Amino acid sequence: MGSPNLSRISVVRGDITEQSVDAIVNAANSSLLGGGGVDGAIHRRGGPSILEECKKLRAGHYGGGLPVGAAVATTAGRLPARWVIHTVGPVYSATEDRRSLLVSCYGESLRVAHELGAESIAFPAISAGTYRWPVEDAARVAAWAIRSAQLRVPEIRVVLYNDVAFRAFERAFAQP
Ligand code: AR6
Repeated sequence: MGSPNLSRISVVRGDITEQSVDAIVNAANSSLLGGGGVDGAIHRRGGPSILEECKKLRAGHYGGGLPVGAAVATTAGRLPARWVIHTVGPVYSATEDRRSLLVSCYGESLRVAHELGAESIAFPAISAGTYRWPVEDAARVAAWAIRSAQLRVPEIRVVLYNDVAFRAFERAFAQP
């Protein structure tokens, strides 16, 4: 565990809230108090215990919100997972290179999952929705970030919601 060469990485089309894995990654925002897209789906399907734990985080260590590029775990409530790992992607900017923050989302989520002892993790296309990151580039960054992460877990699944994103991620992860 933890060795980059021992992870099995797969790219699938589907709904991240239906993945049976130890950890589901949420494309959250700094407030940790919910939103649309993946975030909305996770809170809706996982139930109120996730928000309760997020509020406790905000009342404690993350009083100022979860920084962009950071990750933190809560219960997964009623989701078929043990943990939700919340991470905050950068909003895409055409004038500022924010790739390192997006790389950090994947790396920090994997670090948190590794520390929890997770054996499997599911990622969405972080920042590629509301935060407007062009999907081809989001896919390239995700592939690079996951492959170069220092700490990993044995099974890594990237879950794409629509065909365009699925094809972009398939292409990016097929590159050697
Ligand atoms: N399963 C898998 N992928 C999904 C699902 C789902 N159920 N629903 C949407 N996607 P987004 P962001 C895809 O907007 O860009 C929220 O309001 C979607 O098609 O969820 O990081 C937060 O609270 C897209 O490809 O995340 C933040 O404010 C990808 O997931 C903000 O949006 C990411 O889209 C975060 O924006």
